[in-house]
Amino acid sequence: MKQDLLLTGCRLATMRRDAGAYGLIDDGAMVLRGDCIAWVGSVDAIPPEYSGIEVENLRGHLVTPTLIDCHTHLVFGGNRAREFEMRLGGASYEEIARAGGGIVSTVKATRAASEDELVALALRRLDDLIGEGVGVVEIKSGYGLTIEDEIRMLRVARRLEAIRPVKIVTSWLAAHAIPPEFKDRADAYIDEIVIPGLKQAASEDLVDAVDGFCENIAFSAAQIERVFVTATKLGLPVKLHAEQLSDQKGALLAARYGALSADHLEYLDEQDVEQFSASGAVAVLLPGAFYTLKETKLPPIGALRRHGVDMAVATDCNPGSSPISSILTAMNMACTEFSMTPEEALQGVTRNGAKALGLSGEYGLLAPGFAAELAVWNVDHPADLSYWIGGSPLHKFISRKSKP
Ligand code: DI6
Ligand code: FE
Repeated sequence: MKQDLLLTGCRLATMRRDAGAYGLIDDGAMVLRGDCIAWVGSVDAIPPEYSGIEVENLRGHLVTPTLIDCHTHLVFGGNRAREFEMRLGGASYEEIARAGGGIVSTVKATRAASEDELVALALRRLDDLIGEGVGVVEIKSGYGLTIEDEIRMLRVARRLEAIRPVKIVTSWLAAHAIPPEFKDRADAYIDEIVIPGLKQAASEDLVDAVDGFCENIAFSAAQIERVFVTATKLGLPVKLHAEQLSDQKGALLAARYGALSADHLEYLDEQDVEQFSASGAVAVLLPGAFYTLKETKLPPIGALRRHGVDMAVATDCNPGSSPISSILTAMNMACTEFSMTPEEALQGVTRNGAKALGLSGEYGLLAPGFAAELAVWNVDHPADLSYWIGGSPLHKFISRKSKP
């Protein structure tokens, strides 16, 4: 058991809802006990019971909860720089996908890579995120598309947690694309690979949630629903890539299954937001994909706000639609492209990112009982984290997890 530690001399962005903008405490102090936060408050209100414990003065630095990237495709082989050139030459993402490029080209490279190679490639991107204060990362399968290759991706994801001081949360995304061997047989792919593979991966404790790509270049709402039925039977939460390129009513399907989140949502109809909001699912916004695909249709941010939907922000780090391994850049884009406020962007990678992963109560706030996983920053104000592009303002992590 670690020694209790009293942090002083810090400005705290607690991200508590009930505590004003960013839940800021200017002359803050915090007590860490074991691997949890025991007390948070102002330096002149430290309870006497904590006198005498070890003190670390943070000399004016800003402290936030460790950041959360709640939607990534971090594990993959190869790269798609050539497709980037094609898109700049006028080809659309859908055209490239239909011509056998896109996700399927990353599938080839991922299948060809060894597990150790996939770990090494993913580590580079993971280290980029860690260098920007990220301590919780969601990682999806979806570039294997056979039972063995999908399981291998999730095994790689779990291995990353053992070699870096981060929490990894996995999602089964076998319903990401139709592999060439199942061309025009999407239903057979769901029956023969997605569903049995999910059962097997779950039995090996490799799956924390179940995802899908509901889109006319991928799977219909009816096909995704069959995967969700299996997920529900297995007691696993669901989430969905919904309304990224067209309105398939995926967000409403996700809502009916009590999803943790629906992600992308550019084509979500404003009329559907009220029904979506009633489910309590998080809207995960992915401005990196919006930017990369030069999308012009904005997610219905105003309606999401009006209906009180919690909005998260994530990188969607992937080789095709969002080649971005920078959570701070995603926050900046959320502000500039989606007109989110810097406070909403920071909520999106703390409190609401945690909710999107089913980790509310553990991560995303500086509050008693939450994980003592902190990012300490070389900035004065939390808005700075969304403002600047390039260079990492991370001063250091304070992590109380046992080191791998
Ligand atoms: N939507 C996306 O933006 C990513 N997956 C998805 O379902 C794209 C993945 C890729 O292009 O490799
Ligand atoms: Fe994605």
